[in-house]
Amino acid sequence: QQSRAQSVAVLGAPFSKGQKRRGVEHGPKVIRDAGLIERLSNLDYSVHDFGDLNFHHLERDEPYMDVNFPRTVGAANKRLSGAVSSAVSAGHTLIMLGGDHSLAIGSVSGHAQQCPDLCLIWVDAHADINTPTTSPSGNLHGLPVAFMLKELQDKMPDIPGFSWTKPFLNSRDLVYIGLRDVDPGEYQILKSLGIQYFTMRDIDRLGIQRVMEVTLDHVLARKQRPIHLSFDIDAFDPSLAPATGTPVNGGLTYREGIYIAEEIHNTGLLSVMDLVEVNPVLGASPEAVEATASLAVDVIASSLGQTREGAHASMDEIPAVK
Ligand code: Z70
Ligand code: MN
Ligand code: MN
Ligand code: MN
Repeated sequence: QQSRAQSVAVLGAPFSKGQKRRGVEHGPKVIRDAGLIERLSNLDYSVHDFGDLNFHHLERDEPYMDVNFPRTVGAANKRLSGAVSSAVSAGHTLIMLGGDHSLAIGSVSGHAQQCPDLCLIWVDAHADINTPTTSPSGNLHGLPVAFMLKELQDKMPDIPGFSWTKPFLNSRDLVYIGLRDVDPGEYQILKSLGIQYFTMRDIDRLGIQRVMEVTLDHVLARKQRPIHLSFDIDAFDPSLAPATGTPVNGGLTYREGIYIAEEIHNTGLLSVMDLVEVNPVLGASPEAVEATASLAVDVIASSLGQTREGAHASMDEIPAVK
């Protein structure tokens, strides 16, 4: 049994300007309301809820190369990056609650400031690796990985709002799981950089056990290093996670998603986790929203050591008859 001297910090990032649908800024609230803090406390962590960040509204923020709200998204991510960096340097395992997935720019870069050798596991229906030139939508939540990769440096223009960040990640330190909606330019990038990825078809072929074996071997075989898990709730099938901006049919089952989380916990190397794109405004009913938020809590709890075998921390032997 692992020791749980660790502490977990929870940080909300109520931000939605990385895409066009409103409501995803309420993600942190519904995930907390689904009982996140209590569940983590039950896992025997000391839990520090850092509350929600405050993001400033910018009056003027014209598109740049068809990319929407660049300065607003840049400023929010700069702020998030600083908060993640301090939480990690204070020794916490950090859970970042989004908000849309553009927030990974700040989250992963802040993490990398403290842990330059981190690896990134991106669980998502989408690859989020567009550049301003390949983006079909102009939404920054479709671009975050392109800001991080050193190999894409010469394909990324200087976007206003992002002068504070520089590419820090090698493409060999990234693995995708769950892809099923990849744009043509993104496919070209994945192939030409030789990025390791597992589509839903790959999960069908190999099974989730083998996918996790290859994933963890790919990022950890050369050396043990901190893991950043960036989990977009739309990786799950829309029947399980309906309250999200871009649902795509044929997603992860509940058991596949939980297995991914359990395997990442079992490495003992999870350092920062993002849980993004829960949008309560897009649920068809209160039940649909609650199901999505409760699934988010389950994935976070499993990533932090909740097991299907039972709670191993609480009891050392079978209680004697009184
Ligand atoms: C598309 C784009 C995206 C999340 C949608 C979609 C990107 N590739 N990401 N939902 N989480 O607009 O770039
Ligand atoms: Mn995403
Ligand atoms: Mn997605
Ligand atoms: Mn454990």
